[in-house]
Amino acid sequence: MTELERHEVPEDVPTEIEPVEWSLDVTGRVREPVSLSRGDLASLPSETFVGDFACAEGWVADDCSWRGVRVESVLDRAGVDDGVAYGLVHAADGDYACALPLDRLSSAVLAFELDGAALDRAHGGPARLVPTDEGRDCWESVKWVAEIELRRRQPTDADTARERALSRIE
Ligand SMILES: Nc1nc2c(c(=O)[nH]1)N[C@H]1C(S)=C(S)[C@@H](COP(=O)(O)O)O[C@H]1N2
Ligand SMILES: [Mo]
Repeated sequence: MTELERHEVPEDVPTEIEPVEWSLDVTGRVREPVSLSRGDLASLPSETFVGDFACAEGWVADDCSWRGVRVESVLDRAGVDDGVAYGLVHAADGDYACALPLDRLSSAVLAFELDGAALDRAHGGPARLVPTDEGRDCWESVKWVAEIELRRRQPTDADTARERALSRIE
């Protein structure tokens, strides 16, 4: 059992997301808003990113192997407008969201698999955002991704779950 599996899963894991029905909306400052099904995303090139997952609460899951599609290729399906600087990644669980600068968002992987198996719901399935840069924080790995909204300006902390995620850390 990996550290990630051992880690206590929050009780508010959404139960209403059906992988078959699930789709990802790309909205905001795009040429054309799109809603991409799992099948649409499966037609994009897939890749594997291996990295430790370190939570600010003090635990680390070593060598997580995430398989999915690079967010850049997802955004290309909608077309990124000139001047876009940020993406706000929204989860299906309530108002959890995370803002990332466009370069960090583009290089992130939208993961559907962890360690060779379909990502289970407890850990964010059907799709979880996995930033791949060295400066990534645990709370930026948005589970149950439902929408990526592109913006020209930096979203405020009020738009994101940063404080909520960090408030869980003693
Ligand atoms: N949608 C959503 N994503 C989230 C969170 C959350 O509460 N909701 N918590 C974050 C934090 S702080 C951590 S450490 C990891 C925990 O991932 P795990 O539950 O797979 O161990 O999910 C991140 N992504
Ligand atoms: Mo965390």
